[in-house]
Amino acid sequence: MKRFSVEQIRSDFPILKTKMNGKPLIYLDNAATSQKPRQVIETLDNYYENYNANIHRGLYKIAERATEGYSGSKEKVAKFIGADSMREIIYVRNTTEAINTVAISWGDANVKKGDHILITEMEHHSNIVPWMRLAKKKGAVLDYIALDKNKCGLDAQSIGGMLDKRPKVVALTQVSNVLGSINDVKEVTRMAHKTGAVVLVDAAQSVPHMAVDVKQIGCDFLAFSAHKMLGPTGIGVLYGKEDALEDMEPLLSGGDMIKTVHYDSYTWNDLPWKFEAGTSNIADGIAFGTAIDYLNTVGMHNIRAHEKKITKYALDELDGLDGVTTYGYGAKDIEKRGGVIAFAIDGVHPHDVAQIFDSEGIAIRAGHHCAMPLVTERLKQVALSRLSFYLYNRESEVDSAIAAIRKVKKIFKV
Ligand code: 7TS
Repeated sequence: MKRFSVEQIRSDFPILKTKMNGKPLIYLDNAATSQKPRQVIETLDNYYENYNANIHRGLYKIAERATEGYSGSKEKVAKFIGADSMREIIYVRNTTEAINTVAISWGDANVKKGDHILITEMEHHSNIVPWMRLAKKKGAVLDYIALDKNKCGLDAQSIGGMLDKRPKVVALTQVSNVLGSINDVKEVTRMAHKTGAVVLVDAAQSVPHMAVDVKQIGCDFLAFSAHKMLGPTGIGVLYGKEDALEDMEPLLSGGDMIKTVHYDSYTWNDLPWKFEAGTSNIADGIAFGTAIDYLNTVGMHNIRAHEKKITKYALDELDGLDGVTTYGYGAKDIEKRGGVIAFAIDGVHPHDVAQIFDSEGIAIRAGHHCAMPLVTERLKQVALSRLSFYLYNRESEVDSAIAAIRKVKKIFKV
C-alpha cells in the first residue's frame, strides 16, 4: 500500500459495516482475535468450492492445487518471520498448541528432576500452565522473572538472577496481552543462550502487529496464531530452528508424518511434515497465506506506526479522565508498548464497564485476560477492562470509547 489508508483498509472488512445493539460496530478486542478481510473469506470459499481435496496424496489436479496452496502458505509464513525455510514452520491449531508441543515433546526429553524452567510474571496462561505441568511431572522448578518496580516491564536484575540458576528453558512473551509491554526478547535470548538455555518466544501479540524476525531475535522456538493476524481460527505456527526440530520427537503420530511403516518399525517424514499427523487444516492454512499477503501489502511498519499513533492518542485521552487508571507504560514510552491498554475505573467492576460498552456497539474484553497471576496476584485487581487496536481502528473509535467511559462514570456516579 503506497499510502496507509484506514478507510481503504476498512472497506475490505465486511464485519466493520455491521451493527451491534443497533450501533455501528466498534471492534476494540483485537488482542482476543482480529477481524478478517474479504480476501481471506474468499480464499476459504474458493478452496471449498473449487479445489477441495486432501494434500500430499492425490495424484490429480485439484489435490495438487490444494497441496501447492498449503505449502505455499508455509513459504509465506517462513519469509514473513525471517525463517530459513518452511522446514522450520509447523502448523498447529494456535499459540497454545505450539507451546504445548514444545513443553511436552522437547520438555519430556530434556528436562530432569531439579532442573529450572524460567518464564515471566506477565505470561498468558498458555505460556504458564504447560510449563507448570512439565515441572510437576519432572520434579523441576518453575521460576518467574519479576516485573520491574513500575509493573510495566521485566526487571533487569531479576533476569540476571534467574539466569544464574542456569534454566534449561526460558519462555517469555514478546508483547504482554495485558500491559502491552514489549519485551526485549533479543537481549533475553542472548543472555539465556550464554547460560545454555533454550528460548521460546510467545509471539501471539507481536507477529500480528510489528515486523518480527526470528533470526534477528535468535530464539529457538516462536509461537503465534493466525486468527490474531487477519487469518482464520484453527491455525497457528510453531517455528523451530531446524536442528531443534530434527532432534525433537513429534507430539502426535499416525498418517502423513511418516516416511515408512513396517509391522515392527517406522521412519519419520521430513520436516515440517514430521510434526503434522493426520489430515491438516488445509482450508485455514491456505487462507492464512492470504492473510500474510494482506499484511505484506499494507506493510508491517505501517501497521506498527498506525497502532503507535492510535495507542498514544488513547493513552493521552484516558490520562485526562479522573478515577481511571491505565496499566503498563504511558504515552511517553510508546516505543515500548503495543496497541493494548488495560484500564480500571474506580468503583466499577470491569464486567459492568464492558456491558455498557456493548450497549454502545463497542466490543472490549473485561476479565483476567488469561493472565490471572499477573492481574490478580501482581496487579492486585479482580479483573481489568481492555482496549486493543489493529490496523482498521480509527481515532474516532477511541473518542467513542472515551465517551463510553464517561457514560459509565455517570451511571455509577464515580
Ligand atoms: N499468548 C498470548 C500473549 C496471548 O495473548 C494469547 C491469547 C495466547 C498466547 C493464546 O493464543 P491462542 O490463539 O492459543 O488462544 N490472548 C487472548 C487475549 O488476550 N484475549 O483472548 C485471547
